[in-house]
Amino acid sequence: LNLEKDLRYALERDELILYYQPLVNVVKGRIMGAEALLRWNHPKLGIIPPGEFISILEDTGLIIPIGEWLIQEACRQQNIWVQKGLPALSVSVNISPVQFKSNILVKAVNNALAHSKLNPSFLKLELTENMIVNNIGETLKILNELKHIGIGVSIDDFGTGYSSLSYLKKFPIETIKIDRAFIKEIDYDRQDQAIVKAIIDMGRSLKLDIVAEGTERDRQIHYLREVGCETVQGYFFSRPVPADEFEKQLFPWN
Ligand code: G
Ligand code: G
Ligand code: MN
Ligand code: NA
Repeated sequence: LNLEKDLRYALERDELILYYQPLVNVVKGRIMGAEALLRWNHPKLGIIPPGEFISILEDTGLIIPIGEWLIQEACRQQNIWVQKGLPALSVSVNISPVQFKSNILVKAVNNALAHSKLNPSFLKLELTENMIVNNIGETLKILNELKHIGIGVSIDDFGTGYSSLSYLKKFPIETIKIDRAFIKEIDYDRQDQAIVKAIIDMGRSLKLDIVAEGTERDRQIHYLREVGCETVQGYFFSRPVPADEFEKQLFPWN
């Protein structure tokens, strides 16, 4: 078994698929968007989660073509949902540090938007703190280009990187997604509550959208609402699921 060799053909053999997980605004009672999460449907092994192969994609450079495909595929799917008359959702795509550094990100985004004719404001890219705090000049250039195109940037796993907060002021960022490590025990752990409350207060003052990741229990959502976080993502509402299941589960009347 050679995953690396198999991965070289995965794209052309249509073995890569995107699962989607909803971002839910619990105050409005509305699904705001979907995060696209990569899966590999291996012919012998079945569905393989990205944790087992993203690093191979990065080490081999396959993340470049596959990363382009990811953005295109997410835009294509969003467009299908729009055509079907579902409520307009934004779609978020995770970007690898290798992809971010490669100088093709802006071109890939432009291509995908041109192909799908998607309104740019419905596409979001998820970046992590660590990948944007190196090489500030270059990062600022890329983020300004993305902003100019009209797409949103989210900081994924917020609070876990090795970085100062000064980048929140320097960079055009739309959303922070509070890492699920802080949310896991948020319904009873005083320290996590203090941290998350501070993140929310800061985010609101800076006019950032805030999403809490990894919400699995009603009580977590209750607390988050109380401290002003309206949008959540997690198993409580849905695991990441294939596009058709996402539709059926979330828009059962269609
Ligand atoms: O979906 P799951 O929980 O198994 O994802 C595990 C990790 O893989 C997460 O950190 C997630 O951000 C990452 N990941 C999932 N899909 C993609 C993708 O399309 N591109 C990149 N770069 N990372 C992804
Ligand atoms: O690193 P990133 O935040 O992109 O990781 C996203 C991954 O987190 C998804 O692939 C999903 O499998 C996982 N995830 C999403 N919701 C939950 C949750 O409620 N609990 C846990 N433990 N993991 C979750
Ligand atoms: Mn993510
Ligand atoms: Na995340």
